[in-house]
Order: sequence, then structure tokens, then C-alpha cells
Amino acid sequence: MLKEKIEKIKEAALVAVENAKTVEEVLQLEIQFLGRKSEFVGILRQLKDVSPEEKKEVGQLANAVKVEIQTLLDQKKKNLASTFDAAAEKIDVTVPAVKLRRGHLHPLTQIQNEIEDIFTSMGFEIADGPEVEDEFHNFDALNMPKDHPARDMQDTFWLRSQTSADKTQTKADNRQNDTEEKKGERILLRTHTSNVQIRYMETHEPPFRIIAPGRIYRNEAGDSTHEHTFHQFEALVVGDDINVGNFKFVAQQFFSKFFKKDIQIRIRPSFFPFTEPSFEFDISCTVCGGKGCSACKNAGWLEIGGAGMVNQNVFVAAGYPRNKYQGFAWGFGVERLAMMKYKISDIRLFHSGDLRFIKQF
Ligand code: FA5
Repeated sequence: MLKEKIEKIKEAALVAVENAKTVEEVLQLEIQFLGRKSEFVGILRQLKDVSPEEKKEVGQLANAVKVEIQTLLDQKKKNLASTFDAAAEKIDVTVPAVKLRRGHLHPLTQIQNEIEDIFTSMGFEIADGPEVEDEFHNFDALNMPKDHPARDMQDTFWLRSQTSADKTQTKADNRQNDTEEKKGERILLRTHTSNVQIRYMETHEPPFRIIAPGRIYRNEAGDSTHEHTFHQFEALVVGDDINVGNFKFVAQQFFSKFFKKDIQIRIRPSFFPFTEPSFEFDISCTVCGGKGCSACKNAGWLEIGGAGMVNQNVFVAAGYPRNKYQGFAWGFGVERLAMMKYKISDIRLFHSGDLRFIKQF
């Protein structure tokens, strides 16, 4: 009697499990056929009322059937879980992928890297110097006496030293400031990259050739071609017999590589306290090649920056003997070069944070 009931349950379970379509359905069948309130468990409870022989026989059968149904249920669950159901998964492979937003180097960094690559290919070293500088390295050592009008050429952001910033000014502080001033120890934001000339020469002996790119600061109102914070790159080549011809050759090579076309150069007399003689330096117009156009205001030439032969007073301030070495130096504006290369009309765009501008590079 009980045996028949068990066989019937088994058959019903086999059919039901076979027809189940989802994992949820199988879990339901597990409760229905083997759960605590199932008919099957009810039969097992009745075993206590039957004879020992029948108990043994039915018990064995019940165990075997239970294992069989359980195995079948587990197998079915596994099969259904691994079946790919496109509708259930709801992945539409035709939906366009989310576009990854990739950053890139700022145009000024790109230009600086380009400049460094060209000069290292010509055997130059890259030198570095501090942006917070003392008066000695920014002015005094560059042959700019305290009262020299040349200091006014570059309006300066002066910084208060720790001692004078922390205390109210006393007579003693004033005396200390005077002493600092005499020794050229007042501090400032460097007004040009020429401070690196002195820093480098203090620790190196000629011959050498370096460039020093970097950020500089000037206390001036901005317009489309002037910023208070901008970049220059200094060049300094020193040896026994470096001359203006060497300068012209290196400059012509650099600008032809930088603008990827044949560039002519021109120098005009100028004045810088740290060079003698001093030049203003022009290149042939990168747009018209010298014929005259709107980019060069029909001049055929574009102004690039200042240069000259290192003044012997500068060598002496850096610790070299007078008249032992000769060298040339220049300081060119990086933004101005970038503006020429990419035809950018306003220098303020570089630091505007405007992504429409930045993304073009
Ligand atoms: C100097 O700063 C000298 N130290 C350059 C030099 C070095 C001359 C070595 C001789 C030997 P000047 O102040 O002219 O010179 O600046 C050089 C270049 O920096 C300019 O030609 C220009 O390209 C750039 N520049 C100057 N002022 C600004 C500014 N406010 N904004 C952007 N670029 C500027």
C-alpha cells in the first residue's frame, strides 16, 4: 500500500520536474514533493505503525526515491540556470557603447615636450630652477643693479619672508629687511627663466648647452598677448669660443624643426643687462614665408624674443673668471610660440579652462 503510494509520487515528481520551465518552478516542486508538509514525508511518518519487515522494505524504497527525486531536482536546477535566455537577460547588443572620455596633455605641455625633444636631439640638457627665487638669482647676478631701470621692465611679485610675514614690523625687522635687501636675499616669484642661467653655472663648468623651460610671473595687467603667469624657455650655451654664428645656427635649426618648414631668422640690436651685445630676434613669417600677410602685419617677420652674448659680469657673478668663456643666451615665450604654431588669437585661452579650446589639441 505504502509502496504503491511512493511509486506514484515518484512518477508524478519525474513528470513534473521534466516539464518545469524555470528555476522558481523547480524550487516549488521541491517543496511540493519533498517538503515537510508533502505527501511523501506524511508516508514516512506512517512507517512507525507498520510491521518491522514492511518498515524495512518501505523505508529502503522511500530513501531511494527521495535520493532519486532530489538528484533530478538538482540536475534540473543546474540545467535551467545555465540556459541562456535572451529575453530574461535583456542585453541589447545593438545599443551603442558609452563613449569613454579620455584626457590628454595640455597644449602648453605638448609644446614644451616638443621643444625639449628637439633640443635633446641637438645634444642639449634640460635644466630646472625654482619659481620662488631670491633677488640675487633673478636680478643681481644678471647684472641688474638695484637702481637700474631695467628692473622696472619686469614688474615683480615680491614675497614677504617668513620673519617679516609672521611678526608686526619692528625697527629690528626693518633693519633685517634692509640687510636682506643688501645681500639680494629678498624673495620673489621669478620674472623670467634667466635665473636658471645663474643656478646652472654655479654648479657646472663649461662647455655645456642647456635649455630651461618653466613658468614665470609678472605683475602686469593681461590682454590678448600678455599674461601675468606664463612660460619661457631659456637657452644657454657656453664654451671657449661660442659666437653669434653659433646662436644663429642653433636658432635657425630649432625653428625650422619646430614649424616643420624652412625658417629664416633676423636679429636686431636691443638691450638686456645680462647680454652684451643684445638682440631682438625675429623669424620669417610662418604663414607667408616673408612676403607679407595679415599674420605678420605685412612685415614678413614675427618677433620671437630677446637674446644675446652672455655679459662677462654674469659669468663673474656665477663664479667664473672674467673673459675666460663666451656664450649665448635667449629667453622666448612658450605661449607666443604656441600661438604662432596653432594660430591662436588670445593668450588667455590657455588658462581659461575652456574645454572647447583644450579639446582641439
Ligand atoms: C626676458 O624675459 C629675458 N630674460 C629674455 C632673455 C634671456 C634675453 C636671455 C636675453 C638673454 P622679455 O621680457 O622680453 O625678456 O621676455 C621674453 C619673451 O617672453 C618675450 O619675447 C615674449 O615672447 C614673452 N613674454 C614677455 N612678456 C609676456 C607676457 N606678459 N605674456 C606672455 N608672454 C610674454
